[in-house]
Amino acid sequence: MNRSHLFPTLAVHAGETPCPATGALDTPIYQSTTFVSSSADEMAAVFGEQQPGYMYTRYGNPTIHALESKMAALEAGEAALATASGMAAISTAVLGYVKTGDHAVAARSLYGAAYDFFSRKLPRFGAQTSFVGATRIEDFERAVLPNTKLIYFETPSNPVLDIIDIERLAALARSRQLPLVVDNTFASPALQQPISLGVTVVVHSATKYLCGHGDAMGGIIVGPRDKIAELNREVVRDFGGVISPFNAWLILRGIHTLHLRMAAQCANAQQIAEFLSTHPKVERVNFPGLGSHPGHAIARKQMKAFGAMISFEVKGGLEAGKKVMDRVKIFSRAASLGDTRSLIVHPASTSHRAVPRQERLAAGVSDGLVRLSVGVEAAEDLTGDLEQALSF
Ligand code: LCS
Repeated sequence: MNRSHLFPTLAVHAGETPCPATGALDTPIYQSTTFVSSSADEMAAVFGEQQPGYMYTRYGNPTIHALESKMAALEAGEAALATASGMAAISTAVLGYVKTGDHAVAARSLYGAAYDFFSRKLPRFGAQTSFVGATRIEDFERAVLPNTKLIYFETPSNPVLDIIDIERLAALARSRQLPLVVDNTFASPALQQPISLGVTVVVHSATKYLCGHGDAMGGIIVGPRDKIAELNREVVRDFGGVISPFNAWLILRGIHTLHLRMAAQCANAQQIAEFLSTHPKVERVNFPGLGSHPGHAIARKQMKAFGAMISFEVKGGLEAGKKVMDRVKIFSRAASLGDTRSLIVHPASTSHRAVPRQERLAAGVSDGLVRLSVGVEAAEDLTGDLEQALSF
């Protein structure tokens, strides 16, 4: 598929070709752990990477490969690597750059388990992280040390929807010759293509918008061809975080409608955020599509739309927030995000449970914050549900 095609065409076609053996139009699920060679010499050549070919699914698989090719095209990167989950993508990418004695700079505002990986898992390998306020490029610059090997961030961030200027941070990383890794889960490539803005590597929880239907876990890393090959060889194969062919197929199928779901979800989220921002019981709404959001202008510059994640604080803090969660009827009280169904969570007790309270508060995740993942239902029904849930 020609990369010059527009995003919707790439979402449907990139990385996939009809099965040469049968003509099957849809990519088959190669539900096989192992692949046969025609001779001992060929087998040795494939294992030795002197000859292309499949040998063992932990090393590569045609269904997984189709997902990787599609994601490389959608993120405008050279190559991609699929993993068992978003956390496998994050840990693989970071371990590919950071070794014992090294240092990373990361935004403080991150998904809870990613924060935990940097703050508590990396030190087990003898590497340290400095966390910085998520939005000011100068703070990243000040935190760089002689042994810094990586800068890492999310935009929009989970769950406070901080927005970072990708181009400016990429310029800083370039000037210090540091790789820059971004988690693009909240935006998806339908809204934001960070590699085009100068980022080195993009990671995803494919469990979310890419899959879109809440039925498969997966992760993706997109970046320079050499680095992706090294991450495959040095980390995924030996640490073992490989995605299953069936999950790769579900995510591949989900991506066909990514742009359509995203458009519907972003439009719904805009309406809901506007509704919440004028509601007398709501203290504060975090949504980059609101003019009052501090990152609104940057989001407008670097995103095609403002996403479909919202977080808000109900007047009355934790108890009031819990009441809203207990009263909703269409929103599901469920972790994860990016599904066709609308979901509601309390980050402090779920996605950010692993983050100590003081560190969580410093990242803006207050005790009472409620997060919405807006789905594709009718916007009127979703605002109606929140209206009745807030009537207490
Ligand atoms: N990156 C972001 C931004 C996430 O929100 C998550 C999961 C991950 C990476 C990890 O992906 P996974 O390994 O789960 O595929 N976020 C979750 C959340 O907010 N609630 O439940 C999971």
